Amino acid sequence: MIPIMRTETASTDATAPPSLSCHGVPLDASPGSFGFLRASADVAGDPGALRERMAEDGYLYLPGLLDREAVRETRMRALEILAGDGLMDDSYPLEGGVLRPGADVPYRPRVFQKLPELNQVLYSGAMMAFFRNFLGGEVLHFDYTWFRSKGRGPGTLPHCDIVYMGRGTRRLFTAWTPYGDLSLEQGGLMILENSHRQGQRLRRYLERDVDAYCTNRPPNKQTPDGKGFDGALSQNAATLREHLGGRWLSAEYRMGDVLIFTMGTVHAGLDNQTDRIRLSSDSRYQLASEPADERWIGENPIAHGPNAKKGLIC
Ligand SMILES: O=C(O)CCC(=O)C(=O)O
Ligand SMILES: [Fe+2]
Repeated sequence: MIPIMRTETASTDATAPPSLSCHGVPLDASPGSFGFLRASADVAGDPGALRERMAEDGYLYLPGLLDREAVRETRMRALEILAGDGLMDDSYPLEGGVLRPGADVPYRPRVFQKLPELNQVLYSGAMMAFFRNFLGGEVLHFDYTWFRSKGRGPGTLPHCDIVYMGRGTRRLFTAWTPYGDLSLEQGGLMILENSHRQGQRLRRYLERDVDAYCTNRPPNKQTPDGKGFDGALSQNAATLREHLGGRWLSAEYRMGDVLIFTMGTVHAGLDNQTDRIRLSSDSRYQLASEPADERWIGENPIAHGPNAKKGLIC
């Protein structure tokens, strides 16, 4: 009998899917488990079609919505700040975003809040025009901007945004904006397909608020593990997908792209497996006529600070 020859080419085959992970958990990159976001640029000017698409997909992926040059300007300003802190490898051109070996990049959104270039990209021009058209009225954006700079390491755990910003209208949308062209290995955002339709299954989670605590329980009994609720839906993106179904969807994002999604859409970050920094922001938009979550509004938003804590009997 002729033995079946096994060739060990999978890891070097250029067509092999990249090895992806979320918070250290390997993800199955086969077509039934992982896929690419559907682009909605074809309906970008049609508010009715955009709303239908949002209802259907739970997200709108809009390649090239923003002015690429304006996004690049923001990237450069942010990289200059990070280089000033000694985090960038100065043997490479700054624009490439290569980190100094071993650089530990802290999450410091407040450092970037007042960057004029960032505010211009997010709160004027094409972005605001898009939301006026999509929402059909005057738009209010949160004053707080989540600007993220991530080096090699774990991506954001799966969650829905409602648990962080659910004290106002539920018709609130997140815009996730990359400041750099990103390979999948560099840690872009993923959406869990059809997760926005899982409201009933996720009901208990979606009703939560990260800043609420139970006045009738001791501090170490607030959650079963005593660690407190940080907003994550799961520590394991792979088993979460198996339980909820659907595929993890992402993209090879380019500067100028925006990904918009609902408060009940499950999303997570891929791990950054490279030495290049992943820069992105998330910002929020709603109708000005609807109530807003007070934690994120004003000159100096209280965010998740002590003034945001809310005691409940539970
Ligand atoms: O960029 C990330 O890793 C997380 C972003 C996020 O959670 C969001 O855009 O709501
Ligand atoms: Fe989020």
